[in-house]
Amino acid sequence: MSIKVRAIFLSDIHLGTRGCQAERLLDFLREHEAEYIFLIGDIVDFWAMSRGIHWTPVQNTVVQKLLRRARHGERIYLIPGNHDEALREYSGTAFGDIQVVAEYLHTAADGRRYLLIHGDDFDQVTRHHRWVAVLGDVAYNGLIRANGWLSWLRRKLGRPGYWSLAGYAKRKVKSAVSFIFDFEESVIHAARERGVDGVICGHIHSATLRSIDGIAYINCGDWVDSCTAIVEHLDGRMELIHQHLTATQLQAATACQAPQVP
Ligand SMILES: [Mn+2]
Repeated sequence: MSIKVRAIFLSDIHLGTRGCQAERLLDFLREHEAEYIFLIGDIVDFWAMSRGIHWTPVQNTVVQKLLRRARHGERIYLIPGNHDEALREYSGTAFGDIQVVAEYLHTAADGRRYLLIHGDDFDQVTRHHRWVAVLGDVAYNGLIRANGWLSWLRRKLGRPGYWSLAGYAKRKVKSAVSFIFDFEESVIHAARERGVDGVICGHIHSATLRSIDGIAYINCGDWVDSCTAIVEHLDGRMELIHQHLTATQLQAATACQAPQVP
C-alpha cells in the first residue's frame, strides 16, 4: 500500500558504498508515489568508488526503479552533489528520463517557492579545502596509528607530557556543531538573496525541517545513517519522513559501516 504525495526529495544516497541503505530506500519508494522526485546530490558516490566499488543488486534495483518511474511519467530531476560532481558537466541533459540540473526552483502546491541545491557550495571545507574532505574518511584510522608513532617520537626526544591526537580530534568534533550552524546560516542567507520562501538541500547528513527568520530550511538527511526523506503532500505541506527498519533489516544493519564525509 502506498500513499500519494506531490513530491519526494532525497539526498546523499551514496550508491556504490557499503554504508548505503538501499533496502530501506526501496521500502520508502514502494510506500510513496509522487508526481516529482528530486535527487538532491551525492546519489552515486564516485569518490568512494574510486577507492573500491561496493555495488549490490539492491542498489541496482534502486537505479532501475527510479528509471522505470521516470519512464512511467514521474518527473525526476537529479542535482549533482560533490560526491557525484562528475555528473555536473551533464547539466541540461538527461539519463534515460532523469533530467540533470545544477539546481532547481520548485513551486509547491501552496505556491511557496523552494530553491533546491545540494549545498556543498556553502561548506567551507569542501569548497576551499577539498583535499581535507576527500581524505577525511580515510584519514581517521591513519590518525590513530600516527598517534602511537607520535608518542614514541616525543619520548625519544625527551618531550614531557602526552599530547593526544584523539583529544585533538575530540575538540574538532565540538567545532563540528558550529560547522552545521555555519552551513545552515549561509544556505539561508543565499535563499533570502534569491527571494525564495525556502531552501531544500542535503550534504551535511542532518535532516531538518524548520523555519528560520521566515525562510524554510529543509534538509533531506541521508540514506547512510538516518534514512530520511522529505515529502511534499498534495496541499504543499512539507514533511520529514524517517524510514524505520523492518525486523530483518535490524539484524543485518549491525554489520553496516558508514562513510564519514558529508
Ligand atoms: Mn555532499
